[in-house]
Amino acid sequence: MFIGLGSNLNDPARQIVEAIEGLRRVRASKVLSESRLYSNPPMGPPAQPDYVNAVVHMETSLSPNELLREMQALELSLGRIREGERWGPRTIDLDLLLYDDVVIDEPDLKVPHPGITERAFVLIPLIDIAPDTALPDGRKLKLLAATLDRSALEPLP
Ligand code: A4P
Ligand code: MG
Repeated sequence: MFIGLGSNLNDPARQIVEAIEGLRRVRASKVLSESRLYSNPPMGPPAQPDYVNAVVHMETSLSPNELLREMQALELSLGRIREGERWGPRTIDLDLLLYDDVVIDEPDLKVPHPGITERAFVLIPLIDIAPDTALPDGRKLKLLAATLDRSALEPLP
């Protein structure tokens, strides 16, 4: 199973590192590998800071819905650290990208994550750590990534 991480507020690289630490503590789960961190311009409204993105490869005995709840709890806990008692801007986004060959199309959970095939900031880090990964329909991520412009993705040291 793969989780995508993104942040563009409050020292994004630090947000990503803290989120990966949090993922290491998710119950019944284990981090297998993590990608480099990539700085890249925002997809969507351009008037916002650059993002830092990364992908983590995990194994888990949680169901996709249980896992999503753990991820959302982690988002909240990281937000609280940054924003104190107040709701603030979202500093961390955790997306469940792929879960084995499972396909889910529920209002609050879509797997594979929609948009995965068009996003260089998802595909490039994912194939860094798991180059032979395919979508449930069999399409190889490597082939999808080959058509994307990766020039805006800048690996952080
Ligand atoms: N949800 C459904 N499927 C999933 C899934 N597979 N993983 C639901 C996680 N959540 C999933 O998410 C909104 C709802 O999606 C949740 O309630 C959950 O039940 P959210 O994290 O609250 O909102 P969001 O992330 O702002 O919205 P969304 O539509 O997920 O946006 P994206 O697609 O995550 O895009 N540019 C760069 N360069 N890098 C980025 O990481 N990210 C975004 C957000 C925009 N531009 C970006 C980046
Ligand atoms: Mg999201």
